[in-house]
Amino acid sequence: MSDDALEVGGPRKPRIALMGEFSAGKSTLSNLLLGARPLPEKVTATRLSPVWLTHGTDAPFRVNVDGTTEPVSIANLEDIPVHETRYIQLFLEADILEVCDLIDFPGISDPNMSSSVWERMLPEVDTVIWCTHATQAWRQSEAAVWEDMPASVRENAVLLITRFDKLTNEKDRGRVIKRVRKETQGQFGGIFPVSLLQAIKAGEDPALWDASGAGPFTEYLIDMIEKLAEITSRSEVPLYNLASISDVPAAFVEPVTPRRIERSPDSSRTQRGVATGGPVVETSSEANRIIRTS
Ligand SMILES: Nc1nc2c(ncn2[C@@H]2O[C@H](COP(=O)(O)OP(=O)(O)OP(=O)(O)O)[C@@H](O)[C@H]2O)c(=O)[nH]1
Ligand SMILES: [Mg+2]
Repeated sequence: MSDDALEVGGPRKPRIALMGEFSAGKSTLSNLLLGARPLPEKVTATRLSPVWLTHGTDAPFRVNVDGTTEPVSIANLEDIPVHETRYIQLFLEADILEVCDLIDFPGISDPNMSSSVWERMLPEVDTVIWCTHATQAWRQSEAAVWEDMPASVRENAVLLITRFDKLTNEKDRGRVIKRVRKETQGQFGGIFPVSLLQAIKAGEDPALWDASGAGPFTEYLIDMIEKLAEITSRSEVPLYNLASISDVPAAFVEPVTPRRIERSPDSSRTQRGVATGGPVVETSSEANRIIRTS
């Protein structure tokens, strides 16, 4: 676990796992969210251990299954033996990591990798962004893994229908969205079709950003992180380990004396973040700043 995570008294940041079949776009998504490209995006399955991304400047290391740690080099991540490594810890000064940790998972059904490589990381997570490949969206193997997820994880989870640019006509696009919605009804907090490549290429161009589908997804994500931050500030235990979010102890509400209220006319949401002791997450209008800068 990182030094950041062990900070005494600091509220724990939400931990969001990026999961899905191999080549669904998980690493492309983390690179989009980070505004940097520390992770390899590959046409073939990469066979990388889970990569835990935390805010900071510390040197990267790997945590082995026996609990020992050793330094690693970012340039050689793909040489790290997956079966002996529980996860790789990377530190980056990305804006998104100020409000959450991301854990990039390997693909769920790689025939050359035991599922224990990613299953043993599940107890570390609070929720999931699941990437499903538009041209073969929501396969049986994905549904089977998702069925076993506790409601505490599913409640806030996002389903991204990635590589949506690969569906070239409106009829196919509509059909895929309709089918996936029907088959996953009630199992995700939100479902968004997106082209991650177009979103990365959009840069600062708002029209291209909107056309990629990334806008509604990132706005949802910011709200979700804000909601989760309030919950994880009350629960050291990652939500995967709880059957339901209602198992998290209720918030201790400090009495607020008039002396402490220094409210500017339009700062109600920021004030709420401060009052609950969680990290201050700005409103969704700030989504683009957090997701796209750096
Ligand atoms: N056309 C298109 N290609 C994409 C999109 N997202 C990702 N890709 C490409 O798909 C390939 C696989 O993407 P990755 O991000 O490496 O996928 P992954 O899920 O991390 O794959 P593994 O880690 O191997 O399981 C890369 O060549 C990406 O450039 C997208 O939205 N559209
Ligand atoms: Mg990957």
